[in-house]
Amino acid sequence: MKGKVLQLLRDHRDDFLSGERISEELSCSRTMVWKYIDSLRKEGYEILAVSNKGYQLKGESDVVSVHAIESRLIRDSMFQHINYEESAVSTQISAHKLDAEGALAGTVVVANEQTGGRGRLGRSWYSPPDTGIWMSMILRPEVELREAPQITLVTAIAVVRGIEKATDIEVDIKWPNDLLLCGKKIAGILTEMQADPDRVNSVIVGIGINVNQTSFPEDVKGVATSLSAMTGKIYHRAAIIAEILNEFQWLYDTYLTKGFSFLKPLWEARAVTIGKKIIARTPKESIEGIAEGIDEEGVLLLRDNNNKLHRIYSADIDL
Ligand code: BT5
Repeated sequence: MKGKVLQLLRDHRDDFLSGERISEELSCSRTMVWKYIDSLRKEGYEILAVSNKGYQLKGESDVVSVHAIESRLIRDSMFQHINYEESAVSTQISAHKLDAEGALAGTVVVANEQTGGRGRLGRSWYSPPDTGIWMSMILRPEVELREAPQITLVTAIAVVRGIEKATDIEVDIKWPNDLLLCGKKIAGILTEMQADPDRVNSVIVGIGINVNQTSFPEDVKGVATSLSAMTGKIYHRAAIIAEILNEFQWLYDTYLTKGFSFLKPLWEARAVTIGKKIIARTPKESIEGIAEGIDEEGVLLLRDNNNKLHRIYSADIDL
């Protein structure tokens, strides 16, 4: 309900909205409207109240909460269950737990901080409080096991587009799971699966984005950046999250109905890896060559210095 009050205020940003009108629209008492307004104010929303006119939303600070996100989602959003945690060990762990308990597809976990955020292959992900986006989505796609990594690529397109819609900042994709701003890592995606030998039961997609950080610890300082570090502005994490979820919905729908090849041009338009000399490091070997592109399935095609073409399913890429 609080989310709906917020949505109404946001829709009428340029004028005042009377308490009576809000109570009519939401079928609740004037006292309840006042309570919601009061509670929104306590969260940091600047809401002006003028007698005989009503309420007006003047400013929003960077508040992340369930209703700050829900109030920005499209009407028929597939993300009906947003869970917010002030501090999580890892939203992936929380999401796996919810998944095991039978959570619906489209359940999302968002945390303000992660104390044990994780990257791929047991690496850690620096996730300080109040500044970044740390979230995981539970999906149950009907795809084959070998196709599931494509969901990382679909997510990368959604994150790039969502960030651009919310902030006007264009970020690049580095195959398979990195997003870069001016060559430095601004976001990472971690796709984990629960699967039987022949079928995928669920896919948990973790997204970490550096938004308002101004400094980083020694070990990631050289490779990481944030939106704020680049522009000096403070961004609304909830607005970015909602734009990403809204973008993800149609991209995911297109992916499930038409296949990854349909989205490939969108991915390629933002990929920095393609046509470049790269080194692909897999647990087995390092291959140096030119990244020719990705195939219809999202597999990286790498031509080595002896003109041999390699199909790379997963690797760390050095540009
Ligand atoms: C990733 O792994 O890039 C996937 C990161 C996914 C994080 C999200 S946050 C929400 C969800 N819950 C989780 O616990 N995880 C997901 P990888 O490609 O392995 O990159 C990891 C490497 O990135 C580390 O070894 C560091 O070098 C670097 N790194 C760590 N924290 C970073 C940060 N905040 N920003 C940029 N780089 C970072």
